Amino acid sequence: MQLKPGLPAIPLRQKPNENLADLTRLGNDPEAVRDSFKHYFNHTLGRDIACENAHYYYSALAMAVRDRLMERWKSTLQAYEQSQCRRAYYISMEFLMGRALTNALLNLDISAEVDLALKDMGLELEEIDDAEPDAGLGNGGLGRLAACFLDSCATLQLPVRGYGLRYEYGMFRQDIRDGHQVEEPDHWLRDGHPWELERPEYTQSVFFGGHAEHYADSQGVLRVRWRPGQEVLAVPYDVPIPGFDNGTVNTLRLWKSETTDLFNLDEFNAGSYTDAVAAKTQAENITMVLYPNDKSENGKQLRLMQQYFLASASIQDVIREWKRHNGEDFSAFAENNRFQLNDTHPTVAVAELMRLLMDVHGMDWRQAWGITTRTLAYTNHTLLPEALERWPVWLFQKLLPRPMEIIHEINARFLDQVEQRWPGDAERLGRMSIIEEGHEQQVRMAYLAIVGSYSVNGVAELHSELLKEGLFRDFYEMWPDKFNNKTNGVTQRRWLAGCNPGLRGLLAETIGEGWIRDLSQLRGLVPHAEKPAFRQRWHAVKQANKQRLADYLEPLTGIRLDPEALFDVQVKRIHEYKRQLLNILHVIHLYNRIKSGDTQGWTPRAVIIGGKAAPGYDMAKLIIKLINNVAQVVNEDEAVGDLLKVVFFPNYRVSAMELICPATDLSEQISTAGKEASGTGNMKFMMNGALTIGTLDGANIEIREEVGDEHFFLFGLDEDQVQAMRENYDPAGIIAADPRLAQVMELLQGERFNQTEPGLFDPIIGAIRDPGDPWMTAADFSSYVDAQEQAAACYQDRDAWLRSSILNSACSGKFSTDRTIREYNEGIWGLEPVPAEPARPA
Ligand code: 26Q
Repeated sequence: MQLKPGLPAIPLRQKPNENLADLTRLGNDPEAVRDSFKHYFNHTLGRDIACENAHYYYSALAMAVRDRLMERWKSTLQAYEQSQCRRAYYISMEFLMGRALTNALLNLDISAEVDLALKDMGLELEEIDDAEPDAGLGNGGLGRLAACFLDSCATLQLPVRGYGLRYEYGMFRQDIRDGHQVEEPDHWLRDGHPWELERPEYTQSVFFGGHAEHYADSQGVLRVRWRPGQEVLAVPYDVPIPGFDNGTVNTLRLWKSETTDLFNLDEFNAGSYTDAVAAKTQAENITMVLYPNDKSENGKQLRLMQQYFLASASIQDVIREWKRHNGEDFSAFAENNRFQLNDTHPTVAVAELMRLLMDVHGMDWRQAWGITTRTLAYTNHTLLPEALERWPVWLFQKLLPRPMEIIHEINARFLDQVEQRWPGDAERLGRMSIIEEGHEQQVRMAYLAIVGSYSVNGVAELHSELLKEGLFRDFYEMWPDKFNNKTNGVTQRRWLAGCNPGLRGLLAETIGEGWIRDLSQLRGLVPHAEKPAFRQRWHAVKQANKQRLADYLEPLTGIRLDPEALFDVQVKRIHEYKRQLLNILHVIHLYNRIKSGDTQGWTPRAVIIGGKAAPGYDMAKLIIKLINNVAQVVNEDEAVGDLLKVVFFPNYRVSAMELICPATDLSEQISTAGKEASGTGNMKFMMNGALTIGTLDGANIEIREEVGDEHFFLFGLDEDQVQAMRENYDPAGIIAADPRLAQVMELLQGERFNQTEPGLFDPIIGAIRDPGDPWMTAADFSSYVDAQEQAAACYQDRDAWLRSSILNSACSGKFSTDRTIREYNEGIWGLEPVPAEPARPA
């Protein structure tokens, strides 16, 4: 056994026998669960019935449930070990897992037993479950998608492992003070994390700094070794990922950075002692905090260190396991391994895999490149050119001299290919080069990912088409077969069965529970949409969910929502392209109508908006302030009463969505066409019976296709029209020609919502009136208001609305990540399912 410096490890000299193997399973009946719970609560945690802190009840239950996962986890690992099948690795800087306890109960299918066991001790699951902090290891859609993917991989029994970072601080907690976002640190590990298993025996070393040294080996072959300035340890923490009721428990492996004392100050940063010590501290802190931006912010050294740390530790880990069975024989490595890169964030993996294969395992360029380009696949999640990641060459060079050298070589060889295909086309060479020239050279990470991968996919049909026509056009011309689409999804286990027990019950009685594994079975609801009695029950479930949300929000915000009102919801990261601004302009329009007495046939409405802004994104933060100020004016105006309420949902997160989406009537998906890659919140709402008001953007298009135009409130310019209008966009003209918008702008400009802070919202007013406004908010205002009027009218026709609501849910089958993952597997990975060995029952 090789021992790593700094880690406790005492070699065992005895050999335990089979009597130690524990493949018998613990019981899942209420009595067995109760006994486990009591054991942890009384013996391990040492608490008694006087304990008033929900945390201990949560901890005891988590440990009892974890024991049951552990058995299945071991069997799954054994089954994979025995089958020596091809495996895939989902490499992602973010896994937005949310809570694990209720998810484990759901997937072990023991919620009912646990309920009984707790009731027997006078306890309720709901409050205990609420004591679990969200694992907020992600920003938004991309991170949550990774979490849903893991759930589906485990449910489909695919040998897929997630690789990510174990951030000490996840996504910040959002406080709202005086209408402003205030960020608070989220120390989610403070009270312990019962779901992780530290695996110090698989610790890897990751290097930074120093320089690359070229030498001739004993055979006279030219080789390179990296003389690094610094070593950082990567210690894995494994998190169990249970499949749905199938005995499979897959693994999410999260790396924590730790230091060795074996670092070399003078190598790393010759010249400055203080810089060198600062660099050491940075290295120790690599996994301290998640970057809370959801678009690439250029140049942050620590972020690049995080990316390399993830890529290097993960690939080394896979190679370590490979060597256990195959030694230095890599002939079948490409056949047996697939790495899926979640956006460009882990893309330095291209250079790192090359480096490990050449410098450490002695391959030549051709062999190493063959393996690299047969094992890596890249998923893109954005259409905004400004969000494409770029890293300054000087920074790359300083931190990662050897990988940088490899990137230069990849680029040189790639540009030779371009030159062969398009001789003499210097412009094209410049456009396609992985290294962008300019006053400061930059590495274009997306281009590195495309060149190094055998598959490049977008996340919705429109997005994948636009990538081929726009951002990646040159590459599509070169390699049309690399490009493909994999429309996103969400897991119906968490996003329907788990978060909407009322609906789950109704569905169980109506069409059974087959949809939990096969969401297309929701189609069985279609005939029931015609039955008044069923519609009534559907309505009752929705109303109860709305009441639950209202009850949660009242103490939190001081606003009381009437469940009879139309619950109109937009929750997602705050971004100009997502146009929360358009939503609030509509709210101001409604307010103006009420104030001017135009309330004939009014539909009472509760507008709920939630989401976090990147801490450095001033415009997004100002939009939050505007929403809160409008909310205050509207909610305090006696003339408005119950006709309109506006709530900003503070600290929006995964567990909040579990409360929100079952209670939503109208789902706001109102991005400027061609800007939202897919969206996934839109799918959660649809599954739970919301109708969508939306543009022809991202997955909205596919949602509308599935449910039918008449059950979707469409508005706005499409992508072509947006492009066409840009030429001579004239917001001032649009405002002047539309009295509804003119009045809204008057209220804004008249400082009705910032009476004590003159000029506060001028940047927003300026943005709307700017002919260069990339989001073209004014252009879509009028058709948005029209669509909102249709929605309001439809809501009053309860039967029509309920029918549409049922059909939305019934037609949401496509948007399961089970379908998405099957497509990844059929089109990109080619894995065989491996059923877990059933363990011997007790
Ligand atoms: C990169 C470099 C430096 C700092 C931060 C980042 C960074 C971090 C997170 C860049 C992007 C993200 C997240 C992007 C994201 O969530 N995109 C969303 O992905 C969803 C899943 O595919 C889509 O549904 C959404 O449309 C897309 O916006």
